[in-house]
Amino acid sequence: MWQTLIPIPFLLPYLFHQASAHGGALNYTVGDTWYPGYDPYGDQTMQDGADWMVQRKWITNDPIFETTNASLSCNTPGNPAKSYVPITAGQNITAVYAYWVHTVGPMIAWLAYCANDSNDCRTFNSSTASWFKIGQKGLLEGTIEEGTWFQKAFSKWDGSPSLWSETVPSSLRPGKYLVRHEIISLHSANKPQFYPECAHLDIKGDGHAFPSKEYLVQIPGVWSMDQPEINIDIYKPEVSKKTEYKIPGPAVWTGLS
Ligand SMILES: [Cu+2]
Repeated sequence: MWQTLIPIPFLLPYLFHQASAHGGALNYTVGDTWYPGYDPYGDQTMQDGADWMVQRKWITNDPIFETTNASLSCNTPGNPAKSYVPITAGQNITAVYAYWVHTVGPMIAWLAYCANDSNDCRTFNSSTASWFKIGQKGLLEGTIEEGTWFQKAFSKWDGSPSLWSETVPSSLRPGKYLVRHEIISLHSANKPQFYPECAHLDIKGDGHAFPSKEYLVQIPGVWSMDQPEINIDIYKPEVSKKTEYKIPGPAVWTGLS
């Protein structure tokens, strides 16, 4: 019965890869237009170097555990895509997850200007990127252990796609940018799990703003096991009942400063 309710592109990874039931951003939308990303369990030869590909290559939806892991920037192996999602500053970029199974922890959307000579993300090394936050979602209500996080709320538990939208600040200077969607899952005590995926954006607009350096971080680099919000045991009494969780890292850049 439920099979008939789920579009085939979402159904396949769900059926074939339930054993590694983590997840990740598989597609993007801007307005009504869909942009397929890299299917980590699809045919790589059909996807590698494809003219339509907007997402950097990733080949497993397993979590990254180490805050210093080079794959933290754009997953493994993170090879550049050939194409870009066209978007105008002020529009929403929506990441589409085929399914999402974890419930606790923050989600952060990042941008980085492809800062090579030609402003070309296709030749840009994400390990040299300066990232800034454009949006983040955390604990919506209740307690850290049992409350409702966006990570839980956005997931459609019936298998239909889960959507996460953030706005590209309208005043942002146009150009080619990486977008990075990161889910941090905190259900294992003192063992954070990181799920990042990157795509290429071609941002249009007439803005001139760019975040100043207090908003910019390196990834890896921004997270560390010295951060209590990252190296956290959500089951410890003094943590589990808290009703606030401060998402670590720099402030979100809204384009106003
Ligand atoms: Cu998982």
